[in-house]
Amino acid sequence: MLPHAADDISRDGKSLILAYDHGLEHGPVDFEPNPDTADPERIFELATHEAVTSLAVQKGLAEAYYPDYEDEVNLLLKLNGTSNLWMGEPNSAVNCTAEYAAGLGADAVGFTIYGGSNHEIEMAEEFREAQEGAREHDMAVVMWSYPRGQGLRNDGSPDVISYGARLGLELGADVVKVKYPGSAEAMGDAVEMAGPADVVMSGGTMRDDKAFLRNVSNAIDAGATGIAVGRNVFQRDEPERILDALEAVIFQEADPAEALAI
Ligand code: FBP
Repeated sequence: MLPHAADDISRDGKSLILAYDHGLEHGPVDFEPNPDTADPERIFELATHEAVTSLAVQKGLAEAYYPDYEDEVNLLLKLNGTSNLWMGEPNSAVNCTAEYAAGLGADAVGFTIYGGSNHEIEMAEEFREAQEGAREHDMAVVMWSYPRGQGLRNDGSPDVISYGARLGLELGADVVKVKYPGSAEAMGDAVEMAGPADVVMSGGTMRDDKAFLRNVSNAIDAGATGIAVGRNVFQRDEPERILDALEAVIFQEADPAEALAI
C-alpha cells in the first residue's frame, strides 16, 4: 500500500470526486431532471470548481474533453463500466487499460467490483491487472465497491458495506467508494475495515439538501475522507451551490446547516 497514492486526487487528505459515468451506467434517464447535463462540457466545466478534487469519467469522454481541461481538472479514469440495457448477474466490462489511462493523462483509475456477484472471481482478476498497471504508472486506484448479486439478500446492510470496504483494502485500492450505510457508527465500522485505504461515500439519487449534507457530515465525522458524487450534484439547477456547501462540510468540517447558508 502506498500511503500517499491518493494525494493527486485529494486536498489535505480529503476528496470530492465528481462522478459522471452515468451516461453509460444508467443512460439518458439520469439527464432528464436537467437535460443540459447530457452535455459533458458542462460537467467538465463544473469539475473546475475548487471543491472538486477529481472527475470520474469513462474513456470516451476523457478522449473528447480532457485535453481542454488537463490543467484544471484531475482525471480519474473509470476502467470498467457497463450499461443497464441488459439483465443478469452484476458484471462490468473492462473498457480501458491502466496504460491507456496513463496515456490520457489520468491521475487515478477507477474500477467497480461487485463482490457477491457470480462474476466476482473474474472481476477480481481484472482488478488485479488494473491495480498493478496503475502502480506502474503511479496512479491512485479507486474501487467502486458495490457488493450485489444473487448471493446477497441485503446489499445495503452495514455488514455488507463494511465487507465491501475491506475488499478494497485486501485487493490494493487506495480509495474505496461505498454506499452510505445509514449511520455514522456503521460508517465508522466500514472505515475501520478499510484500514489505511481511504473511504468515500457514494452520492446517490438527488434528495433534500439538509439530509444529504447531514449524511456527508456523519461520514466525515466517522473517518471517511470525502464523497464520490454524481446525480446529487450535477442534476441540480445550481450545482455550484451544493458544491460550495460540500466543500465546507468536507474540507472545513462545517456544520451542514451553516454550510448551506454560505
Ligand atoms: P451517484 O452519486 O449519482 O450515485 O453516482 C455514483 C455512482 O457510483 C456512479 O459513479 C455510477 O454511475 C453510479 O453511482 C452507479 O450506481 P448504481 O450502480 O448503484 O446504479
